[in-house]
Amino acid sequence: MDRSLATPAIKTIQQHILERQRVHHPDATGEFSWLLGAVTLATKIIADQVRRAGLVDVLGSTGDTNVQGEDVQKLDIIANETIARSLGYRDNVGIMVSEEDDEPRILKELDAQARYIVLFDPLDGSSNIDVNVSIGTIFSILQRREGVAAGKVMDHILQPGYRQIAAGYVIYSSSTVMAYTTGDGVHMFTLDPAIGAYRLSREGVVMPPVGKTYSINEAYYSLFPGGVQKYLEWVKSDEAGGYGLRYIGSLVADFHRTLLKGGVFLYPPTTNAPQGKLRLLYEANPLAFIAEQAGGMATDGRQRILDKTPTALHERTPLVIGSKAEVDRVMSFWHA
Ligand code: AHM
Ligand code: MG
Repeated sequence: MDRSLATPAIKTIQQHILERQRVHHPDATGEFSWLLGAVTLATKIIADQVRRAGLVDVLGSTGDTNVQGEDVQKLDIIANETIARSLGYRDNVGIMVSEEDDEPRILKELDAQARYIVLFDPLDGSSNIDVNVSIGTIFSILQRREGVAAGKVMDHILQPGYRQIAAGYVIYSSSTVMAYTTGDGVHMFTLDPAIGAYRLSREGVVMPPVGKTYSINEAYYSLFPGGVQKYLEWVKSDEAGGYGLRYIGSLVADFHRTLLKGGVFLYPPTTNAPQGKLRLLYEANPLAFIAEQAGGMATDGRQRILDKTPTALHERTPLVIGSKAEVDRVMSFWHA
């Protein structure tokens, strides 16, 4: 009797990471999986808070504005502190950078063991929190650089995105899904609420090379560069042949759809915001790493996102990300 299994194995994210480490990095110490464990723990706690929003007092604004001048929501703070408390106690994390913190949190600058730098947007899409629309967490992991003098913390942090050793996001939606890459493909896990574990749902995700969906806040049309306006005229023309528009207003959610279904997401510069709105270090870089690992592409309109050398902690960047053919097409109009 054939006793081989017809269905895929049930695997948690921890098992998956350890398994891939054994194959691709047999000499790994396991400290990286220890670090990712802190991220998964924090996002499970955040998912629980998000699910109970409305029942417990976590909705609404704190009345403060963050370093970006944006309204701070209570859940933003809960998410930020949850990640900080979870990661901050892992002995291999030296520096943490958050969208919600003005300055980096330096935990162990001089401790050689604490070689990881974790950068994150604790709760992306916060204007959607109060209205039950999908929101997410984005994270990027760098390693401390060699030969940097003591006190030069920013030299460790301001590294181009191609130096990321891992990146990922979690989307809190109809289900909670985590996607991550360490540079050998993109893997997705769905949180099983019954057992409190992320279970493997898609291995080696490939972004469709084309996709007839464009995603942009078109209300800013008159503020966009002329080339982007021309693309937006083309995409609605008969010649384009039937594109659809989807814009959720949560980057993680718009990106997640683009990753799975193809298409393009754009947040171009505007005359009011010449660098766009999105942040390079903990929004654009991690998603660009994932997009490229899935066969997609990400640019700021001039250069590959992952090649940009950051000059400031909360630096913004224009972003065009998605299926290769669709990003190329936007560029052909932008620079015509
Ligand atoms: P946030 O980090 O304060 O939530 O802001 C980032 C969000 C992204 O999730 C989203 O893509 C963008 O802002 C939407 O901006 P806009 O309202 O200008 O379209
Ligand atoms: Mg954000």
